[in-house]
Amino acid sequence: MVSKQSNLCVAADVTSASRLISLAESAGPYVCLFKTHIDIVEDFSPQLIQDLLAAAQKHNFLLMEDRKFADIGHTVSLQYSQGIHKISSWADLVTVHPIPGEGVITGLKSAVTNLHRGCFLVVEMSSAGNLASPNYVASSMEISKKHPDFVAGIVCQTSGTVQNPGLLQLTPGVSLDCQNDGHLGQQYNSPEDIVMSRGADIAVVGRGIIQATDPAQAAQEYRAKLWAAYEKRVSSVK
Ligand code: UP6
Repeated sequence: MVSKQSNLCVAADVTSASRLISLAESAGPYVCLFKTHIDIVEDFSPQLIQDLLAAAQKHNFLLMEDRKFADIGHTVSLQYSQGIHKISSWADLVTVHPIPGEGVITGLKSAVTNLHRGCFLVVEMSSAGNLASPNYVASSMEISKKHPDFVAGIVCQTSGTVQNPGLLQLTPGVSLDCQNDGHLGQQYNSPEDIVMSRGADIAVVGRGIIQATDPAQAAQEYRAKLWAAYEKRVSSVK
């Protein structure tokens, strides 16, 4: 984040391998995190993973697979390391719903004993009508405390949810142009609001970048606005 002056995560929600790699090349220089939903890629192959890893190294970003694991420990350990995607072999970070309880984390950890891997716990969602109650959020944060060696951060919407300075706050629902996506339920805030009012350390931008006429230029614009807001917030704390 510091070396690239970027707290931008692009949500690369595209369905072809060539578009995914083209986004990694165009937005890659401006992001700290490149977030995938690998199961929406229609022409997935192991070569795509090699190309993604090469782009990650070239442009110095981490890969996050937004798998949102949400099953018993044994099942998530298989989903994480097996199947055609073999997520644990390439994704630096994954996302996890804490709904099953602590076993979801111990299950994931059991699949990656010798790799540098981590997860973000999804404790509050950006979508309208989501079911995260204050109790759910509090219990989820308790789970995060038990696994500091694997939980790198929290996906949430509200400033103050993350009290532990050792955890990063990742916040989706960011757009310069829209407030929502209609009946699909997504809710958006501006880059300034997401960082200054909602406490994001890293902000997730999907359609604002990938549907832009020039994704590289859009990524530059989001990066600049998000980083300026982050520097402002951090300097006001000192
Ligand atoms: N995402 C959310 N909200 C959450 C958690 N994750 O939108 O609470 C993810 C979505 C998508 C991205 O799965 O990949 O962040 C947001 O994309 P968008 O900017 O195009 O709405």
